[in-house]
Amino acid sequence: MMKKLIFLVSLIGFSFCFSETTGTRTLPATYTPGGIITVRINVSVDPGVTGVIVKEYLPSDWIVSETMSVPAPAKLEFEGGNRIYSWLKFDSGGVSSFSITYKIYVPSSASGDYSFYGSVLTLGNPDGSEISGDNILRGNIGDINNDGVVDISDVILCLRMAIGLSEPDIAKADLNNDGIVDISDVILILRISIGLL
Ligand SMILES: [Ca+2]
Ligand SMILES: [Ca+2]
Repeated sequence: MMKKLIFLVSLIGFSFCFSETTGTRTLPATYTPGGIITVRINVSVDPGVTGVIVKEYLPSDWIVSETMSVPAPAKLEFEGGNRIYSWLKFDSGGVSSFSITYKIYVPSSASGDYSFYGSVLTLGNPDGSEISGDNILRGNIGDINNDGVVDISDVILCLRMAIGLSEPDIAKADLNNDGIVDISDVILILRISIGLL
């Protein structure tokens, strides 16, 4: 009886020690508008968990093009205008830790930074725990004409804005975030274009 009790107590202790199934996301450092990015989510599964759902909220208008190394095809849902991809992994003998890799088309109109949000749900944790790791995908800083590279064309565009020949594009050309496009921003883009930044 006592032995059984000790066993039970240690079992409870064990499950408290590893009481959460969690996910960690890896994003690339930057994206190129019109390009494709690869996102990876590593899911660490608690021993004994038989079902795991991974939910991922993508920036609006971003569409998954392909999923690899996943437990099952992604299911697409909509929630309050958000596009959500979810994956379910089930194993009555206990799910082992796994990872999901998916690719997304980046709209050619994309600019600035984008947030990612997702959660990992289990039977014991129906509210889910938020996926940690990377959650911000940064734009290609200084790429004013959206062609995927920062080069002299971007420097010239920024210079034209700084001297009043073109309408300033604060979102793309105000690199130092001071609310105006001036010569400091031109110098920053110049430094990026020649690999100094
Ligand atoms: Ca460019
Ligand atoms: Ca500025």
